[in-house]
Amino acid sequence: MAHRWKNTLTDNDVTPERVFLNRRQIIGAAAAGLALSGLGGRAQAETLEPTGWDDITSYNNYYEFGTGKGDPATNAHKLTVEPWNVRIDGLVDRPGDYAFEDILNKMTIEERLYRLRCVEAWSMVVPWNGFELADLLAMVVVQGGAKYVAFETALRPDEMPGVHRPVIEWPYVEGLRLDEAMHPLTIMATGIYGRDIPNQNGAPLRLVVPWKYGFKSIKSVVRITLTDTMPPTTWNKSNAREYGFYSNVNPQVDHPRWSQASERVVGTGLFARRQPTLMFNGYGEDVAGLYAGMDLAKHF
Ligand SMILES: Nc1nc2c(c(=O)[nH]1)N[C@H]1C(S)=C(S)[C@@H](COP(=O)(O)O)O[C@H]1N2
Ligand SMILES: [Mo]
Repeated sequence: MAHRWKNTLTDNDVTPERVFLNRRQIIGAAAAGLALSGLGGRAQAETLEPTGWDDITSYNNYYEFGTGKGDPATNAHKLTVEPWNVRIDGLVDRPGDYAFEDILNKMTIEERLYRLRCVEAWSMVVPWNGFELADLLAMVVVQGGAKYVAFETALRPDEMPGVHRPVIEWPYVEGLRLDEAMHPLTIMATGIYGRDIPNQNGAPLRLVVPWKYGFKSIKSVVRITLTDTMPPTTWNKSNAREYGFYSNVNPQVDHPRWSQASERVVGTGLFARRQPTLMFNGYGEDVAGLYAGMDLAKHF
């Protein structure tokens, strides 16, 4: 079996699950005497309540299944996620085509719960399950000359109705600097709320980089390449003036067409609540050091 997360829950179980997750976080933090510090703790402390399952899985961007927010939920069931292989190549000692189940089972990577904020013009708090990208990179042994990690999504015209239109250049690609990729907050997600990640959210595994805008979090990854040159990224290729390589959440740098100072909180109803957008999405204490000395208005 490729998948680990239990699929025995129904949608009705999600609310109790939310209560459980909150309790566990609060109790865990108190027991450790950490006052909600630790991995992602500072950002979580302000927004403990995770977004509901229905919102997380019905309001998506996954252009391979259409450009409407509801299109992925309607169309993504067509994606075959089993079997699934990930090619890992470039500057690594152990390149190869790795079966998803081998990555999960044989490589001694421990899957965990990561409650992380995700931001675009809107924001959600998603209880992801998965593992740190750094664990996967350790498994393939990154070579000294590697400086960047490139990612690629599956391209399946038979299963993806959206790729017949050239709205972006296919396949969808993304990239991180190696130190960003190695950061413990950078995860490969395989589940949400303890269930296998739904196709519309990027099954069977997708990147999550919680201090960057959502579009950096590439879905349904089939290839990871270690390289010494900055890799192309889909949104930068499609509009370099509006989307840079870094794409950190930065309320001080406006998108050319709109302010990025606040975000709409998904799941707060018709008259949705807005909240100020935090630098690095609230993870500044964890990640600001990665960008010390850089002009973030230039490297946006
Ligand atoms: N392959 C692929 N990955 C993708 C996208 C996409 O269209 N194709 N959209 C991105 C964008 S624009 C966002 S905002 C997030 C949305 O993730 P979510 O649907 O899980 O909230 O996925 C990102 N990853
Ligand atoms: Mo997006």
